[in-house]
Amino acid sequence: MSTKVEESQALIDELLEVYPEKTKKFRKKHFQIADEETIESGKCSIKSNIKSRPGVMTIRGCAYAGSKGVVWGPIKDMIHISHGPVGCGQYSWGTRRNYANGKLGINNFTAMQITSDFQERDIVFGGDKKLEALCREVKEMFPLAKGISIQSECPVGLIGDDIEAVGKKMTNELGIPVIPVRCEGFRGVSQSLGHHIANDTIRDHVMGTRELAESGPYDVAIIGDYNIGGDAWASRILLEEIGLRVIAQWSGDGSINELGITHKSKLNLIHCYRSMNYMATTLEEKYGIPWMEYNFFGPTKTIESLRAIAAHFDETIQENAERVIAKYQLEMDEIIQKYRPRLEGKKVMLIIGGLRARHTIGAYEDLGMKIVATGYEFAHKDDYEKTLSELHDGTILYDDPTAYDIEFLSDKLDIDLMGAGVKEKYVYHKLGIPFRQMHSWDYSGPYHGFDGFKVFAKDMDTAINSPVWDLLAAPY
Ligand code: ICS
Repeated sequence: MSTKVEESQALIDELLEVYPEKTKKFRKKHFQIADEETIESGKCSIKSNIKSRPGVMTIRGCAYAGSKGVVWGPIKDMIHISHGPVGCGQYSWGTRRNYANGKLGINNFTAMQITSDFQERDIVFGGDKKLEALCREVKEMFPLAKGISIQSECPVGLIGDDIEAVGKKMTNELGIPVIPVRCEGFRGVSQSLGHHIANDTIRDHVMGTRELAESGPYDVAIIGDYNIGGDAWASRILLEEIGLRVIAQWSGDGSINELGITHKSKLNLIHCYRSMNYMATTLEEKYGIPWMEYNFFGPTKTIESLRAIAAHFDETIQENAERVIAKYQLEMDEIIQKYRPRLEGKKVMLIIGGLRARHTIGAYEDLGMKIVATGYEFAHKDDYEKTLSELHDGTILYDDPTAYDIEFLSDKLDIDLMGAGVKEKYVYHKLGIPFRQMHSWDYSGPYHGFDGFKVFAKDMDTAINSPVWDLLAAPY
C-alpha cells in the first residue's frame, strides 16, 4: 500500500469513527481508495445504488425527479403533466437548466408547470377523471403540443389509479400520444430508477414510431445531453463541424419527433451513460445501431472523443476531425496558458449525480487542478468502474455521501474548491471554501466542447481566486 493510500484510508477510518457501530459498518462499504491495482483493473468494490440509511443526510432525488425533471421534461414540444398534489411540480419548476429553442406555448412548453393539483377528494375517489379533463384542457389551450406525458407522483401509485387506461383513451380521443409514466417517487432508491422508467416509456411509446425523410451516412444522435446552460448546442456545433448530421438530441432541446426517428441513426453518441444507457442498448438490440460513450468536458477529452467518434466513419470525417481539432487547438492552448498558472495544483473535491463526477475530471486536469476526492449521489457499479481509470493513487471515492462525510473530508483534505449542488453551495460559502455548482453550472455555462471550456476555465478561476475569500474567516 502506498503512503497516499494509507493516508486516505486513515482519513476514512477517522471519519467513520463518529457513526454508531451499525451505521459505521454500512457506510464503510460506500468508500473506496483508488490504488494502482484498482485503477489498472477497474475493479470497484464500493456499494452503490442501494437505499440510503435513514437518519443520515443524503443528496439524492426521487424517481419522479429522474423522469420528469431529467429525461422527459426537456422534450420541448410536449406538455409534461405533474400528476398528483401540487408540490412536486411546483418545486421542480424551472430548477434544471435544460435550455430549449422555440416559442413558449407554441412549440416549446419547457418553462411551464402543468399539474393536476390533487385534492383530498382525488385521493379518496381517484384522479383518473380529473386527469382526462386535464388532458382535454391541455389540448384545447395548447393545440400545437405534440404530445402529453403523465408524470406520476407518489399518491397516484398509492391509490392505484389506472393512468395507462387514461393514456390509451386520451391518445385515441385527442390524436396525440398521451404517455403514462409510472415514476412515482417512492420507486427505487434515487432518481436513477426514474431515468430507467422514463427510458422504458420512450421505448414503449415513441421509439421507432416516426420516419426520417432522408437518411444519410453521417446521421448520428446525441443521447444523454440535456443542454444544461447550452451544453448540447456547444456539442452539436463540433459534431456538425466534423461533417456529421445530428438527427436527434436526447433530450435537451429535443422533440418527440427526434425521439421517434432515432432508430434511423447510424451511430448513437452517449454523453450521460447513467441516465440513458438503457435506450442506447435497446436501440442496439432492436435496430442494430452501434453506440459509444464520449466526453466533451475539457480539450483533452473533447479531442480524444472527436477522434474516437470520427474513427467510426470514413476518412473524410477523420480528416475533418483533425482539421477541427487544429482549428481550436491554439485557442485552447491560450486558455490553458492564461488560467493554468492561476489554478495549478489546486485541490478539488466533487460530489455530483451519476456522470459528471468522472466526466469533468479531465477538464480540471487540463487546468492543472487535482481531484482529491470524488463520488456520486446515485451511480451504479459500472459508473464506479469507469471512474477508477480517471483517478490517481490515493484519490478517495464515495457513494451517496452524507453531509458530514463531505464536510469532514473537505476540511481534512484542505481543498481549494468544492463542486457539488445547490444544497451544499451555501454551507461551503459559510465555511469560506470556494464552491461551484456542478449541476446548474451556477447559472453559467455551457461547459461542453471547446466553447464550454472557455467558460469553465474562467468560472473556476473566478471562484477560487476571488478576493472575497481573504476578506472573511469563518468563525468556526
Ligand atoms: Fe446524467 Mo443534476 Fe445529468 Fe448527471 Fe443526471 Fe442529474 Fe444533471 Fe447530474 C445529471 S442526467 S440533473 S449528467 S444533467 S440526474 S447535474 S446523471 S444530478 S451528474
